[in-house]
Amino acid sequence: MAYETILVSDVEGVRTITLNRPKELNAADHRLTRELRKALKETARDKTVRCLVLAAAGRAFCAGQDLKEATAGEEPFDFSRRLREGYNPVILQLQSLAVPTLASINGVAAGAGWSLALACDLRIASSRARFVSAFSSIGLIPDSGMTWTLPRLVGYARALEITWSSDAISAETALQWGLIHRMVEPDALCDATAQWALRLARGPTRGYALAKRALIAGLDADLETQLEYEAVLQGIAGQTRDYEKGVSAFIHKRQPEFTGE
Ligand code: T3D
Repeated sequence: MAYETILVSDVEGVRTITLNRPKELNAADHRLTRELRKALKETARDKTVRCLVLAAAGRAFCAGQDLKEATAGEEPFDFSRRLREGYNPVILQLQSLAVPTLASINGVAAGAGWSLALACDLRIASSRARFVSAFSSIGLIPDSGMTWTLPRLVGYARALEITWSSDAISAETALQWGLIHRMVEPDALCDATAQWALRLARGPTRGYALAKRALIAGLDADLETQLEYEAVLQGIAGQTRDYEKGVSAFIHKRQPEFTGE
């Protein structure tokens, strides 16, 4: 399927979706969120995909909502509708994908562009990347899931400060604060992303998905409920082919070859 604002490619079970409006710093217009929805739907259905990378072309990751589009029409921009029909489905699709998702952040991530990166499971960034909440600079509140992800990653106090100040956060600081998992030199980003994604794609991806479900549930559950949920999910994990392969590889002292089944 041909897209105008994103690129989609597959290598050894790793699907890469690249935001591709570099002149606009990959700002998200209606077409981009529509195409992302479609590409993510196809990704969810494709059993050959074992890891998704969200990357971006040019010097930026994503500058958030395309503000030129938002201010171009005669009618007032319908923010709630844009979120409900554009961004929110994309964020939910990213969060619920059954394979690991990795944001590869090449440059600035602002507003809903940062929210997109935060909706991925893991984040690797170039040392040149920076993170700008941006919403408060134009009188908006964080959206596209940022009020959910940010306090979970950095705590309420820091999330509030980030949100109100809109100051750019460097990649170094983002690493220290746990907003990204890894930072590499700009020239190393492509290779480091590919290596990490490949490693994830070769992992027990069914088990990864179950583990993620358990961790997310654990954020809001009491211990007793969580223990029971772990028992339920472990019951499922213990019946996967990957468990069989993992145990057999351990006993025979060789590397397991997981298939995500
Ligand atoms: O319903 C809803 O709520 C809608 C959803 C809203 C969610 C949001 O994302 S709201 C937040 C929207 N984003 C922003 O406010 C960020 C605006 N951009 C910036 O603050 C800065 O551009 C950056 C910090 C991202 C990067 O700064 P810098 O100095 O590296 O680049 P620049 O010179 O500002 O921008 C370069 C070009 O990209 C420039 O175009 P030009 O002059 O070369 O033709 C600039 O206008 C364009 N650009 C940057 N961001 C956007 C954009 N064009 C459209 N929309 C943008 N968001």
